[in-house]
Amino acid sequence: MPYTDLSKRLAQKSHRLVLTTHWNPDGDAIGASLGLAHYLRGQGHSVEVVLPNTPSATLQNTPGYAAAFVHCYADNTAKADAIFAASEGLFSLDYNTASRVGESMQSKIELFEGFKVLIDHHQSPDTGYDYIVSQTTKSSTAEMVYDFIAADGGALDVAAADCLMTGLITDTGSFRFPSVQPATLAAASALMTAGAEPYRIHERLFDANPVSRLKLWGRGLTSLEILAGGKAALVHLKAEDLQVCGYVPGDTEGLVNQGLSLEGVSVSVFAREDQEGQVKLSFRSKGSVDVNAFARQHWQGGGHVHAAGGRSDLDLEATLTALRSTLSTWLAV
Ligand SMILES: [Mn+2]
Repeated sequence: MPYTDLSKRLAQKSHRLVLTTHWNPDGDAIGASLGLAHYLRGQGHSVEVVLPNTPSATLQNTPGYAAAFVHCYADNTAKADAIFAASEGLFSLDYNTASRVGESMQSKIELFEGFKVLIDHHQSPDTGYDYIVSQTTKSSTAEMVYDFIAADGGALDVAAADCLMTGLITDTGSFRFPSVQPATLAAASALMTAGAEPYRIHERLFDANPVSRLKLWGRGLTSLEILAGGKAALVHLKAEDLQVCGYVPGDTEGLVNQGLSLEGVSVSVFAREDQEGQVKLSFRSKGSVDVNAFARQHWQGGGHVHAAGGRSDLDLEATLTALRSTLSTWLAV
């Protein structure tokens, strides 16, 4: 039982705890963090959540986001620093290495003096934790937090159940990715029994788009290129596209998945140029195609077998040229 020692430690007394997650927190990062916060608060602990930066407007509607115990490091660094200094235990949720929280917050994780807990489903977790649960076959960190709560045995309230269901839905593509196991659906069933309403959560997440999102998807899809004899799809957006369409954070989330809907395509890539000219890359794949390895080898990134990220030091045009060539070479055979 991976969580037994942690449960024993937490049960000793009421602790002051700080929960953290990765830069640009996605639905799983927010769902797992807030879900665990609701639970641990219910267990009598004093819990603060410190996010490196603000999530999408949609995720700001997750239950508890507006509460006084949720902080954004970028917005109120002094307050967050005081929380780190005062906390007895730190949780790293949905990230494998301290650099994933961003440069400004990274040392707070590395130099934290109390006990440290990592719960995550990405490969190659950092060492230096007192409690590590790293399960790369899990659908989501939210599922792992559910496992912890189920093993810990305390009450799962509606807010916690809603948050964890949010993480499950977002990290599994609404329960359609290969990472979905019987245990994932058993967790979803238990969360629903505890009061989470999947259809409401789905509406909150996916039927609340700003106009800028649809416009950017239109531009992105118009850029579609089919490469490697039909096995790869590549879409891109320029900084100018983001500006003209009125980009807000979260607008391009999920765009990369569209390429995988094409018959015969097993790798989809999305390249996005930001206002400073930096190029960020997202990779998705199906079957035996490992985009984690591809991102690590060529694009200063990594992630999972079927979902990874990276970046390029080249400008957008040169990045696209390099992508066309590396994708074709990689997928030849
Ligand atoms: Mn995740």
